Amino acid sequence: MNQRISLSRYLVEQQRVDGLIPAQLRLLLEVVARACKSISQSVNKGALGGVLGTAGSENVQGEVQKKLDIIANEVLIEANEWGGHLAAMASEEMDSIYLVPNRYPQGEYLLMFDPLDGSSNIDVNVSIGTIFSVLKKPEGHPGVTEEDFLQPGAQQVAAGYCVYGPQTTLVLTVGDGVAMFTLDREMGSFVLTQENVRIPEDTKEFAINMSNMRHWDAPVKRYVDECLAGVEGPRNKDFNMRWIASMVADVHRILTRGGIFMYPWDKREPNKPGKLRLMYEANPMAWLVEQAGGAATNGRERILNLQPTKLHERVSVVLGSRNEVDRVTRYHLEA
Ligand code: P6P
Repeated sequence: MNQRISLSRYLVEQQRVDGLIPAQLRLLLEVVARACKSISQSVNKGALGGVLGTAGSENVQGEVQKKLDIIANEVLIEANEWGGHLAAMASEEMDSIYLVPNRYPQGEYLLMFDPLDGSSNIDVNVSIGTIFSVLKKPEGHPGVTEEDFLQPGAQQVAAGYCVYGPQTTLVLTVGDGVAMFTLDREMGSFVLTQENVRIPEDTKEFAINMSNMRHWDAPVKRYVDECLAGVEGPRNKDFNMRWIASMVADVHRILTRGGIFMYPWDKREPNKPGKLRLMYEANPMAWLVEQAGGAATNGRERILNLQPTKLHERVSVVLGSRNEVDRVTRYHLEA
């Protein structure tokens, strides 16, 4: 029987063999994985744990917070603040950055996360997930400010997500490809179930919220219309559509079997570049997708090149199978 490799062993070997993961980063990733296990336990309890429904508050995005949003956020903060690997954290659920309390040693990493993405799916038992991104704190000055977080996604040193679905699966990159770890609940550990993940360059499956069609910009409408025209249209092939309304689940499907995911700018709120957040949704997902051979743009530019200007900045997202993303990007540049 081929030996099962735990997340811990994978990280140690990546550290020892490739020198890709300094000890402090390995500790950070192990702690984040343990926090995801704890969140998975709460999610899996559902109504039995009294964790469904809303918390009666709003987050910085003006979105109603679910009880599990707050629980997941607290789990990640409490798991990561004492280890000495972090200088500060930032979360979709918190207005400003969270500095590691002075009673704990300060580390050299910055951790950003969407603690529970897709939370509109919590109460209807559809897959949700935690998305995280790791940057190095810029050197040369004491303390941490929000500006220290405002680095392009290309500066990430680790990124990943944990999808809480039929399986609980942690997906991770440190810049040497993408690996997937499935939670073995009997052992309580994440086990390597796939590495060197590759996204097919072509696909017949697109993911977008079709109810927004009348609000889309022309290039997006052109692309989707061509998909809908199928084998009789200019693409000469039929397409399938999926929209789970949980980015983690849609991206996991794309990493697993290909596809294109789009949450583009639309006319509903013209001053908003898009719905998804750059720092802790688009950047980590864009790096994972690129590390698996896919592409990720905002319709015009590579997402990982974008210079953030504020912590909770939003962005338009087109990611997945490289040839399809290139086509949508080309349509935007031609427009
Ligand atoms: P809509 C979840 O709220 C989220 O941020 C992403 O996970 C998901 O892809 C998107 O929003 C769904 O948005 O407008 O279809 O509900």
